[in-house]
Amino acid sequence: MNNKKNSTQSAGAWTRLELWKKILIGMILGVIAGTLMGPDAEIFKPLGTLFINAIKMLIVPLVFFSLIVGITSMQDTSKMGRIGLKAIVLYLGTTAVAITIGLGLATIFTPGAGLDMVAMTTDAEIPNAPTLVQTLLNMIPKNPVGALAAGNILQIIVFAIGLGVSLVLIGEKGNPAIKLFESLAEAMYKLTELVMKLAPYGVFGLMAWVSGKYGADVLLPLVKVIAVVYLGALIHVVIFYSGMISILGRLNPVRYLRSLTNPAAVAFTTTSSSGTLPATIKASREELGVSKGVSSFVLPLGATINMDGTALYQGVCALFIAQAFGVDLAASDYITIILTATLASVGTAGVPGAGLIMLSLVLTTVGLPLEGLAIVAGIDRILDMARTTVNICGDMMVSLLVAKSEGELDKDIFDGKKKFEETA
Ligand code: DAS
Repeated sequence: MNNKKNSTQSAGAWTRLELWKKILIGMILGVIAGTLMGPDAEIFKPLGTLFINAIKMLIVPLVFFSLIVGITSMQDTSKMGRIGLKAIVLYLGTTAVAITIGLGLATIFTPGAGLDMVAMTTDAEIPNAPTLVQTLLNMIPKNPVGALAAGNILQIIVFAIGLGVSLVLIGEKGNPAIKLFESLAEAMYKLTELVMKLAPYGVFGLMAWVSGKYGADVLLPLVKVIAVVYLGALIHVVIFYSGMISILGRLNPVRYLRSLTNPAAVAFTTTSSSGTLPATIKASREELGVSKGVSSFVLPLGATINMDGTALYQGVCALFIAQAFGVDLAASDYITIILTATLASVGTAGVPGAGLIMLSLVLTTVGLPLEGLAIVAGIDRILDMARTTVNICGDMMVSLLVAKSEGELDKDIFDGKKKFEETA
């Protein structure tokens, strides 16, 4: 009786464990199994294939529905007019810079160099790289249904944005469809959650196969990936955001950096932009002097569509995987990655682990093997801490610039000359 009780207790402990801890355990056990069994660990490979195929199953519907919901959720942007437009332009612009920084750093530090891994699925053919003009022209789907069926991500993104904007423009008549897409997106988030329950086993299978084939030192480059992502996060916040505040806002960036302490601590520990919103709004209003009107609109919008940290992480990991699998990316591939990550960030949810799923999107657009996804999945929580922190720092930076440009910034609060008081 006792053993039965113990086994249910241990099963209970395992089920209660947070997913990222299970994935980390799966990764460590996989490396141990691979190191002990060597090439024989290949028997675990099907677990990895199962997980990767399940992720592939999610990408098209998840991106399509979440993007449409992301666009239609900005309905009140049209009402907010100028403020909404300024916020969206700044959000997308800073995201493009973030992914460029990620790609640049990964090019300099080459975290995946020398791994020369082989993709286990053969469908990772790299399409011959189109030119820049072709890449931009290819973004428009001649046949949206064909794009969905073929999983042409950039074309799906363009069609989803077009459909989302059109649903907003037709007003009331669009509402039934918007409601439908909202419930379909909700269903896809739930399905993603269910698929991610396979992650610990998929990561175990893949890491057992990979470390059996390449040895445990396959983990070393992951340390480099973490270092490059954290370096990029620091550069993006301390240099790029401070520069934006000094040059565009003509404000003292030190005041901004100081105001990040609490929201950054919450974001770093919770890895959820949405969960950090109360702390972000509080810091924006009470320490930066951003008005209630701007903070209560720009920050929730940012938590939904602004993912600079996630984009930077996608740039680093896409290049890490390309280097690890010996894939040479052409200039147009870099453009495709920047476009995909920037546009897809609109559809990435501000919840733990969302960026990992969206990374599969970026990898698919440039034909990189999804096996790389399961390799970085093991360290996803550590990377998510950094990327979520950058995400909310970007939200606060934009709210500050928009408030300043709209005359909705209490300069005395910003300069620390006056304490914040809640007005009615
Ligand atoms: N954790 C997500 C967020 O809350 C970011 C990510 O997963 O990339 O912003």
